Amino acid sequence: MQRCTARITRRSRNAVVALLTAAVVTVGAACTTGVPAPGGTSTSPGQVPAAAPAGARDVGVQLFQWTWDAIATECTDHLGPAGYGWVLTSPPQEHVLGSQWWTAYQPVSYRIESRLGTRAQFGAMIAACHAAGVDVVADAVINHMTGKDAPGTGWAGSTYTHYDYPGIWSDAAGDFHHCGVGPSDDISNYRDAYQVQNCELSNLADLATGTKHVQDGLVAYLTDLRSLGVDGFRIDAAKHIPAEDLAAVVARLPAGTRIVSEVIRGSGEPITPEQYAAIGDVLEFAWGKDVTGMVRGGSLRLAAGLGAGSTYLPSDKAWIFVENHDTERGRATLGYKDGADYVLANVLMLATGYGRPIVYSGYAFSDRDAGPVQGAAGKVVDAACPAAVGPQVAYTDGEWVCQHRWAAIEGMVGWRDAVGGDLVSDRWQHGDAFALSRGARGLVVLNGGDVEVAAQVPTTLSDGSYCDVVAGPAVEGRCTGGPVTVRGGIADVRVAPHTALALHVGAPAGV
Ligand code: LM2
Ligand code: CA
Repeated sequence: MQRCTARITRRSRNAVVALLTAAVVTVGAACTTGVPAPGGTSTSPGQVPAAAPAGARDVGVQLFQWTWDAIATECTDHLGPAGYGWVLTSPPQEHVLGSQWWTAYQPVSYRIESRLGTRAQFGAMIAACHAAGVDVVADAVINHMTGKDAPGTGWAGSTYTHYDYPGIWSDAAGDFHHCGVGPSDDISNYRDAYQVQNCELSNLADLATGTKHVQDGLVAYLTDLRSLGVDGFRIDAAKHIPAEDLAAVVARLPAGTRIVSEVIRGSGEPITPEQYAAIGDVLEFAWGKDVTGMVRGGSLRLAAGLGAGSTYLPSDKAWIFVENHDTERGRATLGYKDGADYVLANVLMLATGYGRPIVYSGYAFSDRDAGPVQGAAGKVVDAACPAAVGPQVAYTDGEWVCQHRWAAIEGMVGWRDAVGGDLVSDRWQHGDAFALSRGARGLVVLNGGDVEVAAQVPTTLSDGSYCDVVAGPAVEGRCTGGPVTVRGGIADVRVAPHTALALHVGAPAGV
């Protein structure tokens, strides 16, 4: 395969940008190329694994801190129609009191009563989502209980002390780890596997997950959620639960329970995501982190082959995301505050054949601890998306950002559902612009560069006129973005700096 552009260094890229300021780069179709993978080797099309087949609806969305009532409405009105396959909820169990978002990560009991809603509301949400074709995955906090040194009362009225949860867990029954490291029993060294799994994460009382009593209780909690219709679980802090303990719990859950373990990949750490792959799927944190580095480093095109290398989880085990509620607060990954570049990363995530994507949707904040807007009694106010959403909107603190409804992101969910499992069949690149083309069903062109690209991009899409679903939805054959013409295997495109364009067979322009 011919390569038309040498690997561009930061300096030469800037020189090109300077030369072409305000100019339009025009590139011919001869530029078909294998895009270098992160390691620098060329990736041949066959190396990128297939995504789910067309119509499989494999895109998830994390509706962070959305109430059960609001999720129910969203499933019916938007998630189902847009083609989302599943929604990840915040933890549903009773939690400590406080206005911060992270109270949800300090369980007091396993009653399904929280400031996000009641057990009845939770069940009604699942029914509404299922009716809309959307599965429900709940965040399961099962590594620990509270991090409170003082006794307290939880959201639903259950009393507790740090190591005593009446009727559930107690020190007397041997339900907690006390690792004996340092004065506080806190994890201090992530290179020590024993500490990571037996000491406390931020003072959070660490469950002795190897005991039969604790496993029985956790199985009962998760089975109860399954009985309400939940389809699967994100296992919070899975890295801190020995893989064999988690495997023992999961083995006792009803058949078909979907599991995705949260195991943050850390360099030099002995506990790895791969150790949890036999239990179910695993969140691949490296994907979003690497994309972020490439975008911030001005080399988006290097991200085209992400996942094809051997340093990530196998594609069929990996769930990928640009950001989640933790990384957006640490600014470790791109987030809504990054505007156009954040959209580009999401477009790439939804186009790639590696793993299964999770779109993130939260609320605006400047204080990392700030919880969602709450009513007088502390109940979270139902989310409502602003009339206009998107990267250009200046969100005020507390306002729902509704990334999952941004035109480009929602358009790409539809693109993925239409294109499905077709292998990436040919690729094109120029400078920091590149294409991912999937068989005869869809084409995406991303321009990470600072100049507009006008180009003839090879594609196996049939001749015709297509809507650009990144720019806006196609409404009954009428484009709000585009149209873009394909003739004789060539798509004639113009892509502004830091934007993308996507065409697919399901969104033809009207005749
Ligand atoms: C996770 N995954 O492994 C969650 O994704 C992450 O959001 C959780 O941390 C963490 N693990 C525990 O479930 C969050 C938040 C922390 C917060 C904890 C517990 O990022 O800041 O810790 O939840 O609510 C807070 C305080 C911390 C304090 C701790 C215990 O920030 O200073 O530690 O509570 O009181 C003394
Ligand atoms: Ca633990």
